[in-house]
Amino acid sequence: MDQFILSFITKNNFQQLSSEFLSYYFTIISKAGGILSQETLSDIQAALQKGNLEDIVKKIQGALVQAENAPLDVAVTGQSGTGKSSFINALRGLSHEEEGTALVGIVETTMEKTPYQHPKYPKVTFWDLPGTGTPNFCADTYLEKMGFTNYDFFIIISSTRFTYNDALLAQKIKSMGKNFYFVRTKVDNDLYNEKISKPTSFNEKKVLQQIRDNCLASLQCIGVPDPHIFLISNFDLADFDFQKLEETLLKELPAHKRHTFMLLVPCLSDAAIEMKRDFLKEKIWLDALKSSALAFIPFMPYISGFDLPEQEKCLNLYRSHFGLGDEAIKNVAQDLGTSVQELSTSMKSLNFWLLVKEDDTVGKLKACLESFSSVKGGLLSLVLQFLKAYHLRMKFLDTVADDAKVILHKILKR
Ligand SMILES: Nc1nc2c(ncn2[C@@H]2O[C@H](COP(=O)(O)OP(=O)(O)O)[C@@H](O)[C@H]2O)c(=O)[nH]1
Ligand SMILES: [Mg+2]
Repeated sequence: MDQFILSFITKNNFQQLSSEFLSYYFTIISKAGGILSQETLSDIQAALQKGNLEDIVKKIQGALVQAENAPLDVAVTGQSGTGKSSFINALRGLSHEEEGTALVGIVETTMEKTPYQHPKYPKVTFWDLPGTGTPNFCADTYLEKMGFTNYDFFIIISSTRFTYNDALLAQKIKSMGKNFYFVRTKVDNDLYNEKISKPTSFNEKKVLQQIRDNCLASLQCIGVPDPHIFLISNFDLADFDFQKLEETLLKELPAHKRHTFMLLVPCLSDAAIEMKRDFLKEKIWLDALKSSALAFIPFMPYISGFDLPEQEKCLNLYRSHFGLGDEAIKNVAQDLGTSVQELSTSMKSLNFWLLVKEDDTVGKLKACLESFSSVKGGLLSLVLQFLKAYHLRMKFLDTVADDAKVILHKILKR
């Protein structure tokens, strides 16, 4: 059981909890950052110091609601043919042939922006913006016309070298207080071509470094001193800089938007799976801290206790977040040339009842809590209820994340 929560329930020593809160929080969150802003953290710490339980509940609840409802609007710009549509589809988890994809290989004829909603997370929209390559391009009017204030950040794509207009646009985006990232696509092509043309001296690392240096040099000489450049292949997001791009975006987003972005991150590596696990753990922990505070407010109110259908919903939600929903598993089984039944023998998250049944934590928790005289009677049963829910959610999350790794490795092995 989590030490901080246990200490909250059994000791109620708010001075001490307040002094330990920040350092504890930073041990449980993802290395890409947490979902609480600096301001919320200070507020919770101050509320702990005063022992103001209502305030603790209010601040955590507010932050959780904000994180869950934060919209994310990503602007993607670049010349026609550079791989914008492919990039957007990849981030939406869609193959080029699926319904609702951004059409690939179509030459743009309009100067309009086109929105593409994420199929699983409707609060996320990718905006395909027209390229900057027209002769009368003007960074000021372009951004005005595209409604720059609506976007959380900009991705500027090129499949060769970045242009003067790309640099102009980047400067303008920066002056408007937004972040931009340069993405160089089709590096798989570059590698292939180099390998064919120089079969004996070919060195992948060197080729990638050359591409990076070229992009850097071209941007630096047109006035972007220290650009973030990410080399990717839209056909293979597990390789090259895609993961670095995700981590950078997560770190640089405002805290309350990180949760939304984390949901989109595809489970293409162990590191991505761990990152997701850490973010979702933080949420479970914050919920438990909120419930701990609620339990001690006299005549309080409502704590979401232990409710089996709710727990099952939660397990299914985690499966969906990690790409292990029923439909997704069917597709994986098909890709691997096996059956769902066969695949499920190597997974533990598909059997809700077994996960619930195998658990004797509540007995242990009860014995532990009974040894503290401060927790008894109605309070004890209340606390036990939410601790049971907390424990089970952590277990679901760990089981699903472990299964996601098992499946990922099966796919990689193939
Ligand atoms: N090899 C390779 N081809 C790509 C990549 N990204 C896109 N393409 C191809 O490049 C062409 C143009 O892609 P598209 O996404 O339509 O570019 P857009 O015009 O910028 O939207 C298509 O044939 C894609 O299949 C990539 O990373 N690597
Ligand atoms: Mg396109």
